[in-house]
Amino acid sequence: MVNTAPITALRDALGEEARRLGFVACGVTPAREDPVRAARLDAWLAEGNHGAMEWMADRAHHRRSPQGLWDEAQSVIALGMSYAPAQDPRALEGVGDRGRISVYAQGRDYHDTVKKALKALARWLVADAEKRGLGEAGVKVFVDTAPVMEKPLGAAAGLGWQGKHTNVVSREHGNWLFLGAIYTTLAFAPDAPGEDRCGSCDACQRACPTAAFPAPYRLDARRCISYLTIEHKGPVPDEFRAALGNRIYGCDDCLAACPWNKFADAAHAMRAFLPRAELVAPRLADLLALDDAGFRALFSGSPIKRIGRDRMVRNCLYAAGNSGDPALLPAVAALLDDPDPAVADAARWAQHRLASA
Ligand code: B12
Ligand code: SF4
Ligand code: SF4
Repeated sequence: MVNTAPITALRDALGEEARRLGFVACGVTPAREDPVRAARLDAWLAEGNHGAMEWMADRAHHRRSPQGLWDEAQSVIALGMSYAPAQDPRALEGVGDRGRISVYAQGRDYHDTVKKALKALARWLVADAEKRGLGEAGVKVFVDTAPVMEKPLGAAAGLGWQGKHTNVVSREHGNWLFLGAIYTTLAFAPDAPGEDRCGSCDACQRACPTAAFPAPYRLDARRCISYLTIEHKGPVPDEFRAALGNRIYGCDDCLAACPWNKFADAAHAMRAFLPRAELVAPRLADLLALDDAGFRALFSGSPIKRIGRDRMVRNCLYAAGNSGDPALLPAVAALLDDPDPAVADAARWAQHRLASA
């Protein structure tokens, strides 16, 4: 008979070590393919919901299942780190001269913070497995950028459930969780999947300013403000410009609407994710004046640095156009001849809108 005591003890210790490193949720699920999950990914891609994120389709064979990416993987350790905000992010809605940056991007770049903790946990796991006579464990760590379906894997590992807004919601931490994963050759016993507790609620669906949900549990990224402000290159289609309001990087509206957030405690958030004062309610006039060097200096250490000065200024121009604040006209006019065509186009749009406001 196989002695399961060492791996069971390792699983218990894993949860404790994950907590020590700052994760608030840790669960395990098998690495083999789940046909329902794979079919849903294929259907989502076939409908074109990923827009211009070609990288989603290019490595679909890896994304479909953990073993599609790494055939030696036996288990997935799914992890969640809290970034629960102290204030409702919707408070800045309609504050004309200010831009709204989504909560996840107001502190330090989560890619760095989560990756560092994942690597520390993986190193600990390899050493502890060896000590317990479980041999040399293989491990690979992922956060966000790899072809890994972090949300369905997190739900399967019991961190919570995929809500109707498609993000993982936890009973203890609401939907303010960053996710990460460790694939390992260790064959842990699986945890029970999270039970869907959305019920008849549809608050997130109603909260979306661009009607980006064609159905509950399905997002059309092409309509999502997060996609339009972060991923979309060139001018944003006309039909969405007014709906952007003053959102200049990402969007929190469907997340903020979720009633399960009442259980989320900002005290459980990692300190690294505390908002930087200058990113909580930045003045549009200041951001419109940014050049490349100013942009890099302001957003160093933040995930926002990835979109570059041109896209950020483009977004701020749509917000300026939506502000109804004529005091922003000189800053807008200064960008009419910007060398970036999307910036110049957004400046013309904002000027026209402010002039007719
Ligand atoms: C691409 C991407 C985006 C895209 C597309 C979003 C999306 N919903 O897929 C865009 C740019 C729009 C985006 C936006 C955001 N993102 Co994003 N994004 C990703 C990324 C890189 C891949 C997600 C993916 O695989 N999508 C593909 C689709 C097919 O996957 P899916 O949504 O799980 O689809 C499932 C459902 O449709 C479901 N389904 C279909 N029918 C049915 C029916 C029923 C009954 C059920 C139950 C399910 C179901 O099955 C599908 C497959 O499982 C992940 C990181 C990663 N590697 O996983 C981060 C990630 C999902 N993003 C994250 C965050 C925080 C955000 C934002 C909140 C950021 C912001 N504030 O602006 C928004 C939220 C927007 C939203 N409502 O989803 C977090 C989510 C954390 C969490 N708690 O879930 C992740 C995990 C990053 C991380 N490491 O923490 N993101
Ligand atoms: S992030 Fe904003 S735009 Fe995207 S689905 Fe949620 S509410 Fe809609
Ligand atoms: S707002 Fe309601 S429907 Fe949406 S994820 Fe939360 S509980 Fe589910």
